[in-house]
Amino acid sequence: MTRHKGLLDWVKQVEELCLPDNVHWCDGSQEEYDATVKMMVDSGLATPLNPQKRPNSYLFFSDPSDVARVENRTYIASRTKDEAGPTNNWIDPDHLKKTMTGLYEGCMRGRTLYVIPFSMGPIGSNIAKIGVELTDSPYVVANMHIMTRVGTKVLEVLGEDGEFVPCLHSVGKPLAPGESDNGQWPCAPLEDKYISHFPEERAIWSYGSGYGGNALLGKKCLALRIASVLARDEGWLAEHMLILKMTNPAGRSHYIAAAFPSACGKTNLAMLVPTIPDWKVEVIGDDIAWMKFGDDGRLYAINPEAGFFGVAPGTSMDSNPSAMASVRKNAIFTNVALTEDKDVWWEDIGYDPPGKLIDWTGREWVQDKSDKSQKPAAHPNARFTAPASQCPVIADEWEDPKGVPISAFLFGGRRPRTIPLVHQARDWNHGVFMGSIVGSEITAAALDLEAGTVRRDPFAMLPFCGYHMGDYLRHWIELGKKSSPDKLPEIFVVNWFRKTRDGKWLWPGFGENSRVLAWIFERCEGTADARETAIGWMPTLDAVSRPDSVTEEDMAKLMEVDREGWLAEIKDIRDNLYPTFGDRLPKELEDQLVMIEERLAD
Ligand code: SAT
Ligand code: MN
Repeated sequence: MTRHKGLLDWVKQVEELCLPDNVHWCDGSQEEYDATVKMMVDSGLATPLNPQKRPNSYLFFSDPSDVARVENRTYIASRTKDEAGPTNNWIDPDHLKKTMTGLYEGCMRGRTLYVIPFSMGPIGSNIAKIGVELTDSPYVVANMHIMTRVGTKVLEVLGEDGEFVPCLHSVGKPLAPGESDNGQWPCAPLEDKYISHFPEERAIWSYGSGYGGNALLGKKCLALRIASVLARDEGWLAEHMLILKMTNPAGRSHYIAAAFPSACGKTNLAMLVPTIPDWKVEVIGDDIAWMKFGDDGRLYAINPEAGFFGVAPGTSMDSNPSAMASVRKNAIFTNVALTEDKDVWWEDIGYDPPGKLIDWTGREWVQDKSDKSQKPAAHPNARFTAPASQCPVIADEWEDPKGVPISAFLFGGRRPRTIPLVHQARDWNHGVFMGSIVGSEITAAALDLEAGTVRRDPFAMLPFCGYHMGDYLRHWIELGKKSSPDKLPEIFVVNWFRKTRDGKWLWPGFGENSRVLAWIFERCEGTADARETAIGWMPTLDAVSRPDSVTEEDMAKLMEVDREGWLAEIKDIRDNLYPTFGDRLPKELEDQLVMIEERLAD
């Protein structure tokens, strides 16, 4: 076990508060994984999939009230509301602890308390961090086994007095003597769910949800919300970014980190299959990047995770063959549909459902293409959990403890107009400006807003920054002063989502995005042709190779500077986005607005 007194004391305290029937210290072994899953199969919570089709894989259906992160129940409980900033939910930490302590009292009755020591990042890497999750959910244990590095070797690194982030989790459903879950997903009602972060003491308390980022506390809670605070204080970056490795036909490689708001195909980009001959893309991570400066002044990134927790619907052999290969065995599926021969199916998997299904709510489901109102068989946020090591395009160095040197940052969003296919920042501060205005256009119908409204999500971090977003932007500006411009990553904006007036895609996306990545790669090498424009550097017309499916005219459209659109963009940022950050908005970013405006006027 461990001789770490702080850890032992904390486990004892939680035991006395939550009153579990048993305590189990996780060793991270395959035997432990198998036994945990078997228990859930025996209790009816997990369905084993057909071992011929999907060896060692399991399906779970969650409670219909517990299917995604709950942002309105997610709190940053810093000492003052101002520290959390205008974009986070805040509750006074003492008040919140009192409420939650009340909920935790006796909440693990009838259950086992699992102690999960885990490392975010390769064990022992100087960029990695250790957490310990205490949970009453065996589903969390199994998922943490895949998503993080769990067990005895972590305790060894922790030693007798090492630092760890305490992560307390309960599904919030105590059992009476003799009572069982009867195969039902345990959780608490929405009003009792709390996903709470205490940034000053670097602690996480989660209650009432068993799903995804609410419950697998290493992911968004530790690796982003708490880590962003550590990163601010210690001078590094904890970002909601994928990391990919690109290799050109001559065998030279660059590493690129990229941030997109949700539903922009981040996992697909991380595992992209290039359409341009002899180029190669490999993945280091699909969701989170932690980056520190190396002695050479470059930023080195690790993927703090060990698995993929990806959205299943929409994943197919067309959109992402590498993700499909990653989930062929040893995978956990949550809220996808079950076929008669005990395999999984989801919407847009690339083929029709083979006969009758059991949908994610546990009911029989037969596809009826004539019924436009038919509910999907898989929940739209249904997930797969799969070991990253099973990905056929995982880069050899994905677990290198020193990380990989980042050559470029990419930002993007779903922007049907205004934002060109690709442009490059003039300098670091201009790049930070680009990250600060990231967003996706929302459909008017969905939110009763004017068509064309852009929902901004600076750096795709709005739900994941553990402190004031104005200070976060300041941190990015300051970081740019810590190295020389030639050592810092180049910064780009990409937009795969341009549409014509009548709603047709201008750009095919997916593998064809490699053409844009190739230009970015060559900009990092210093070999690509570029022209200076009012909004930054852009490819000369022939510098990005044109897919057969795109006309010359459309290509020109994709690459033009839409002056009117940009003026409207600047007005929207100035009127609606930047005032959110009040006096914590870095002056450097306001200056960027003025500079772009001036250049557009020339
Ligand atoms: O549920 S997670 O937070 O892990 C994934 C997501 O919602 O972005
Ligand atoms: Mn994410």
